[in-house]
Amino acid sequence: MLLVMPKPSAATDKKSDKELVPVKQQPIVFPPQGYQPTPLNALLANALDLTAPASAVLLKNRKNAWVQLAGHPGSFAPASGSTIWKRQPGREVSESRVYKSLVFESVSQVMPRLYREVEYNGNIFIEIEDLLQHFHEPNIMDIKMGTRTFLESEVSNPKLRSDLFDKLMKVDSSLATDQEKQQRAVTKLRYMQCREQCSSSALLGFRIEAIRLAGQPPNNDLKNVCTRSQVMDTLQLFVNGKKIVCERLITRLIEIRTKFEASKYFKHHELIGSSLLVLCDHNDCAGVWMIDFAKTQLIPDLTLSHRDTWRPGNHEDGYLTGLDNLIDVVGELLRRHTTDHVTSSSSSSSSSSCLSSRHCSTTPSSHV
Ligand code: I3P
Repeated sequence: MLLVMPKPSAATDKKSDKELVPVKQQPIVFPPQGYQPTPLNALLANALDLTAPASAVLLKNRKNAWVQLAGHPGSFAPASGSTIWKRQPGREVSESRVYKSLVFESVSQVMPRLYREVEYNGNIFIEIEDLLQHFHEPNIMDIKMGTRTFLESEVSNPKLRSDLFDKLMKVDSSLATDQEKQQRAVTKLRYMQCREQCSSSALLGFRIEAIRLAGQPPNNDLKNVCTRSQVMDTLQLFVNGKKIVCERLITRLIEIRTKFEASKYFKHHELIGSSLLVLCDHNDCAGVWMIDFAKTQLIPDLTLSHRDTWRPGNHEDGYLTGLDNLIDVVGELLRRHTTDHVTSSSSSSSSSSCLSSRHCSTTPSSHV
């Protein structure tokens, strides 16, 4: 789920930056002194199943976000001026294990940096790089990867959940069978597969989970963005019709694919519920990172293609199918932009305003 705070005014932004960006070595106060929960805080806390882009946007409104989020069992909290804390489910450290295992592989260059694990109030957090710091009021998109979005353990999980039935009815009430309507509950497997079918996960191996255009409220009502053309329309909005941004995204996506394919680790690990975080700003800086590895797990004795069709037991997740299709879709978008209103001079000047290649893709790709 994506949660984004309203964009602060320029004045507020400046003031809060000044007041709240802590000195690097300053101890992290969590929650801040004098914090009192309010009904609004409680509401926000309940919506704290955050993705990295959302939490990073919250950092832009550091003062409000800090006061509203801290003290509750949220998934994210601002840490230093350039890092965020992400709460780990239970006391698991599986996500940091992924980061640590990949540190000597080149694919780590397309992931946020891991700084440390932190224990606070009985919860385990990982402190990771805040990717938004490299952009100026960017458009933000979270793309969930894979044709399969649930763990194989769900296949044998008979538990009926009424909360997922309610969510299913919101996605598409015509999907529920008579029996499901009677019991007003579905298994997680059933819900997750319906979500895949109603979105582009089943067809393309990725789905746009949430998008936030600079200066606008977030949109996470994308559960029915399903067809290739619907996906393309959403991507078109995201890149704001800019050819140079499409070029940079493709370059970066191809880099991610190359590094992923070269990774020994991913040959034996399935990636479930993992996302790509996509950012671009008005300087035409654009970047993509692999995020969310809480459900990345070792599959011993199998070599995964990440492209083969899933059958229970083969653990294929369709991650690379999704990446292939995403590259293809952005490529088609690029070809549509034959009359790009962004001139080459503006693109070259924006290149110079971009950050290091780790953060912003600047070299257009010649092959898609
Ligand atoms: C949720 C989404 C989450 C999933 C969650 C689903 O559906 O698929 O990824 O958590 O399962 O309810 P939606 O996007 O429609 O809100 P996991 O990735 O942890 O499985 P949950 O309800 O069991 O937390």
